[in-house]
Amino acid sequence: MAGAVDFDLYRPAEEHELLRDSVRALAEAKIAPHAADVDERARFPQEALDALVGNDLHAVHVPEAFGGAGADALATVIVIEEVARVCASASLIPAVNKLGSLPLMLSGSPELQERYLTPLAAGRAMFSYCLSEPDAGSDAGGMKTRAVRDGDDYVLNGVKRWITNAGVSDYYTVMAVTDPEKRTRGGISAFVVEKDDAGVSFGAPEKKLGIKGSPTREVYLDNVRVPADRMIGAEGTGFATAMRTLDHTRITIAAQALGIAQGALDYAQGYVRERKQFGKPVGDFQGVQFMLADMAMKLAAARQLTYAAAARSQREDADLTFYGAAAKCFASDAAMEITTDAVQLLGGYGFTRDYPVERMMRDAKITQIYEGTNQIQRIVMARNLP
Ligand code: COS
Repeated sequence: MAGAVDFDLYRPAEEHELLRDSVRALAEAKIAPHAADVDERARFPQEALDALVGNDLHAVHVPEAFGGAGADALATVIVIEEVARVCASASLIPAVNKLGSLPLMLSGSPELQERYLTPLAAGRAMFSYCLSEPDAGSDAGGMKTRAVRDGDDYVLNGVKRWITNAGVSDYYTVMAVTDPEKRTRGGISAFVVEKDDAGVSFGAPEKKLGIKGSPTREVYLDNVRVPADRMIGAEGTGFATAMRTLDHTRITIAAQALGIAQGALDYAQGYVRERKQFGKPVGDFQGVQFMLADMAMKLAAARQLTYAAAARSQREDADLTFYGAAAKCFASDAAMEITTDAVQLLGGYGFTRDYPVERMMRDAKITQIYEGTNQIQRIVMARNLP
């Protein structure tokens, strides 16, 4: 009977645990010391980028054929988790590099992959993903950006909004309408746009509640002429590619949520051992112990679901759409609860910027919103029940 079950499925492989140990050590030494300053000054986490590139952790998902680390989906989750545990803004470097370039990996021609994945893997360029617009958020198919064929080129016009790492990234995967009649069913196409293409410009950085170190800006496309060979896949396949990408990358947002929550739980756990009230550490009170137990329980459940989803991403299972949405939704809701409880456990101190848990609580909020709100995740799950 026991032989029929692969119990190793429920235990991370040794190589994954070793990866976690090494990323954690790097994150604590090189990224954590700057996290508060990055948040306070809303500045790009350059030290984190340098450390990640220096250790080949900035875009671990890129296959070895293009000079990448060739990490599997679970290894990518672990890298993002460990960086997010100390600095959520920095974790958007590996996460968004995957989001921006996955359309190319899923649907791009070998030439296009070679051309753009190689500099990404080498750490010479970053990638962003341009789907949302001012009036097309949850209704991604309602986008207005147009791409019109003109000889050997396409000419792009429109505004993309909420673009993570805009202005820092060199490459942008841009979804645009090529056939207004067909829209989501064959009327949207994906293109690689370069930062230096004539007609590309960026809006002012958004002033945000959290992930302040990760620049979020509008991308303006004003008669941007791109050669037709920069189209990702065939004309009209862009919406399906964009949705398939999100099936995989919502798991990286779950990873980010896990990391933020773990950082908050670890901090709160240490705090309640030190903080004394009524003559003893507050961690000796059962009310506090119950809170920590609930936090750890939610985190463990979210981690199991996320790793199960990562395995499905790796295998390209048929039920990936459900699992990607479920992991993102569950882990982000758990992270919001866990970080809020961490602030509570620190009391008045938790409410100040002298301690990191309020930053973690602010950073957790976005994981319930981006790569599809958790309301959209429920729509996706309901349409794809396993
Ligand atoms: N994989 C591949 N193709 C998919 C897909 C998926 N997971 N989901 C949808 N498609 C394709 C299908 O081909 C579908 O056409 P058919 O029904 O003919 O097969 C087409 O896309 C249209 O799909 P659908 O009818 O489901 O589109 P809707 O306009 O109803 O939108 C939602 C679907 C709401 C799920 C989509 O707009 C969405 O995910 N919105 C949130 C966007 C988001 O996450 N934004 C964050 C931006 S990144 S920070």
